[in-house]
Order: sequence, then structure tokens, then C-alpha cells
Amino acid sequence: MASVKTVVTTPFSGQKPGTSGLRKKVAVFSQPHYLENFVQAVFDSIGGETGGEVAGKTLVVGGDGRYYNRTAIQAIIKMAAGNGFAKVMVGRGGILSTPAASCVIRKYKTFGGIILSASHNPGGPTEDFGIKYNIPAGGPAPEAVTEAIHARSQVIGSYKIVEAPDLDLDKLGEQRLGDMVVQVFDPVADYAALMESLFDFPAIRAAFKGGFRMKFDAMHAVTGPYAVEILENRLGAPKGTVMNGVPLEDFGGGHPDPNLVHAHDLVEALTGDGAPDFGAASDGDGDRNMVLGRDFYVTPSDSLAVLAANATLCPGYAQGLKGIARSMPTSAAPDRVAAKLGIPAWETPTGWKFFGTLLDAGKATLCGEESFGTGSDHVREKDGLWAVLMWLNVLARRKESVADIVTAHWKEYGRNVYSRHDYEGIDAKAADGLMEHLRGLALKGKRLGAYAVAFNDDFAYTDPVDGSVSTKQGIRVVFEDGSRVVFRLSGTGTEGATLRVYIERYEPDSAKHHLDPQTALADLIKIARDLAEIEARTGRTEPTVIT
Ligand code: VG1
Ligand code: CO
Repeated sequence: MASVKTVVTTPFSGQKPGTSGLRKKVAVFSQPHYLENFVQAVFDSIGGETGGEVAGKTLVVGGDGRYYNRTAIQAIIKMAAGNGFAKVMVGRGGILSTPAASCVIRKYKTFGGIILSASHNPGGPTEDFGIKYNIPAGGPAPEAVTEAIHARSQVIGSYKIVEAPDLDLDKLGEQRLGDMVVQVFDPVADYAALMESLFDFPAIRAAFKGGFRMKFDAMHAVTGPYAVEILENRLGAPKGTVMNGVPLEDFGGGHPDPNLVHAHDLVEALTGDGAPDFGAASDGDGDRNMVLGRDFYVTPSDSLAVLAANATLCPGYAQGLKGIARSMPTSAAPDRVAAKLGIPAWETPTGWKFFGTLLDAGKATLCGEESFGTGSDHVREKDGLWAVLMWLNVLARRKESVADIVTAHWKEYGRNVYSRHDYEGIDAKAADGLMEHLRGLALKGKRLGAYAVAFNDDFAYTDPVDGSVSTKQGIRVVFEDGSRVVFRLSGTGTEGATLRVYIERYEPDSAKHHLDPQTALADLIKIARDLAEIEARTGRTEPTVIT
């Protein structure tokens, strides 16, 4: 009989979840009691005043396979047993993509789940680790919950854990830990079945059979086994369609961020005459996607708009959409589709947790973020492979190239020319100073270059479903012609600060749609840099990453 031990501990400062969970260096997480304190703070916060409400419940646990994943999972299972959970469901090998975790939490109606991931951040002993709690609806904990977890972490005095040997995470089936059942399950099966229920698999299979070619870059992260099963085994794409398909603890030394900079293997594969028709990549935990055609890059904002406009080609969305939601910094391209369809367009702060209430209330069907996140009401997370399959479904039905579909979309709706400039690893004080400076500007009615300012503000959001208010969600400078620049500090980094600058301009003239966004946006980019005094305040003359 395993015995429950109460371990005395003292709080760590800074256990405050950011845009998506708590992310820190492995060295921080592996300090004695650090992970345990946070997990106990989660259990205490979701377990009600007495903490007892977790008793008898089921918890889902899994992660993106990065370094420290297995160690953390062993500790969490033993703590779940110590806190009275009846059952823990854990993905085999500790593997569970973020959208698959959301799928499993919903399907088996569990008391939420714990996902171990730092998403697109690099992994390995000197890199990042992360942890987040998802609520029973399957989505990331809303701010009220993350704030309660943080508050609890600041006063925590002990945690409960069962002393027992490690569980075998690689053996499917049930094991026991004291009174608790540990069920190791296939992390792919439920998710793959859900995908098959949403998309026209026969049409996609026929396309592959007819010679349609694609490459999927799993970036040595969690989606490898999912992509091999779905694309190669179920849809009949040739072996080798999935690149970098084996999850590695350090992602092969790479940065598992599906953008033009980090997914360079894929970009190379999609360049030139002999290139495949379609390319896609996903991130560390499988919730992001980048989509490419042959010699053609689709911005995430456009991807959401195109998928929304073509959604009824997919069996799971044949009835039409209830609404489209996007994060504030995402371009307004999806809003134009919503207007045409006569459905609402919602604008939320950055972070998937803000879409949950809209999806639960049936106010939105599709959602997306400019940061390579697209998803729908099928789960409560953004979903990388889902987006890839929706594109495949659209391509298989329309039988046109990615470039032709997107260019025709621009012709119909106009193009929201868009780019994001990231300044990574800047001094945190300088970053705060820059944001304070921007917050203090009164620009309404002024001219900046060729643009007249309609208004500037710090974006605040009142959730239309539950009325909760979130402030300081990004500085907007909006011009009279609808162009805008937006400034935010990242809430997912672990070193210094990252400034994100989002630039957007609407171009109705299709003769100009082929222009490179950096050229088409050059004047706005300069306005943004000057306004924020980026060089003077950060010493940077150029962004680190442009997407
Ligand atoms: C970034 C993105 C945001 C996304 C978040 C989590 O946050 O900008 O849109 O929801 O990452 O994605 P930030 O605060 O660094 O800008 V993931 O795939 O890292 O869970
Ligand atoms: Co991610």
C-alpha cells in the first residue's frame, strides 16, 4: 500500500502563468519542490476551498516529449494519487499533443488535464520547460483560474505525494498506484478518430492517389506520430511525407516553431519547380501550423480567412459557421469573410484561453491567431494538424493550387497585407519603458507620415459571455484608412523580454497584391519603429524574427 506523504515546502516567487501556462528554464523547474509546489497550487485551486473536490476525479496528463517531460509526469501522477484522484490517464511515453489532450479531456469528461509543454520554445537540459492546466471543457484555464493558482503558489506550505516506484509509461493499459488507477493510453487514436469525423478523408485519399504531393515537417516534436498515422497510414500519403517525424527531447537541437525562419527544411522542400503541391509544419506541442504552397507562403491570418470562406466543403462544417473569432493582433481578413457570410466576427486578446467562452456558448465555430494558430469548436485548443487537414480537404475538393486559392481570395475580399516583427531577448526594463512610453502617447487626430491617426489605446476586453474584463492587452495605433500598428510584450518567453510589433494595411487593388509585405508595409514599419523609439530604447536596428 503506497503511503501519502505531506512534504513541507516554502513558496517560490514568479509561479505566474503567462499567455499559455508557466514556462521556465529546466534548471528552474528541476529545483527541489518547484514543480510540486505549482502542481499542488493547481490541485488546491481547482479543488475548491478544502481542496477535496479533486477526490474521486480523473485527470489527463501528457506532454510534448521534451526534456524533463517524463520526470515531471512521474511526479504529477504520484501527487494526483496523494491528492485523492481516482484515475490518471496518461499518453503512452508521456506523449500527448495539446489539441489531443483537449480532445481526450472532452471525450472522457475528465476533471481537466495537465499539459507539459513550452510549445515552440527550444527543449533540452539548458532550454525551456512548461506546464499548464486545462479545465474540464478542454481549454486552457481562464485568467480567474490562473490568477488563483498563482495566488495559491505564493502561500503554499506543503504538498501531498505518494511514495512509490516510477510507473511504466510505455506499457498500454491499467496500473495501480495505491487506490488510484493509472491508465496509459494511445495518444493518437481518439484524436485521429475525431479528425476522420470532421474531414472528407475519401476525397483527400483520392487526391494522394492521383499524385497530389505534400511534405509535413513535425520538427522532431510531438506531431510526428499523429502525422504518420493520419497522413501516411489513414490517408495513404507516401512514406516520407512526414519529415522529422520522431519526437526528440531536444527537438534535434532545433527551435520547434513553424515559421519561415525555423522551419527552413520545409521551406527549402517547397521551393522550385519540382516541389510538392503543399507543405505544412507544426510546433513543439502540436497546436500551431504553418501552411505553404509551392513557392507560396500563407500568412496565418489569411489561412483563417480562406478556411472560413471554404469551410462548407468539409463534412464537419457543412452546416456553416456560427461566427469567427480572432485575437486582436490578427489581421482583419477573417472579419471580411464573416461580414460576407453574415455571421459575427469576434476580437479577443492574445491567447487561446479567450476563445473558450465563445466556443462553449456557440458564438464562434472557427478561431485563429496570427501566431500560426487556427482551430475550431471541435476542441478547445488551437490545432495544428486539424488546420493541415482542413487545407487538404479544401485542396482536394477545389483541385486548385494553394497560390491560386489565396490569390482568388484576395481578389474577392481585398488583401490585408500583414507582418509581425519580433525583437527577442531585449532588456526587460527597456521593454517596459517602451510600452509605458507608448501608453502615454495621445495621437488621435495627428498625422504620422501619410497616415492620420483615428485612435490609439491599450486594448481592453470584456468577455461577451461571462463579463470578465482583461486590460493591457496590447497598444493599438489605428489609422483612418483602417491600417494599424500594434505593440505587445510576449507572455511566453523565459529570457528578458520580447517585443512584438504587428503591422497591417488593407489593399483593395489586386494589381498590388503580389507585392512583398515588407515592401508594401515599409512606411508603416518605419512609423512603428519611430513611434516606439525601438532603436534608442532597445539598441536594436532590426527585428530578430519577421513573420
Ligand atoms: C504567443 C503567441 C500567442 C499564442 C501563445 C501560445 O504568445 O503570440 O498568439 O497564443 O504564444 O502559443 P506571446 O505572449 O509570446 O505573444 V503556444 O503554441 O506557445 O502554446
Ligand atoms: Co504550441
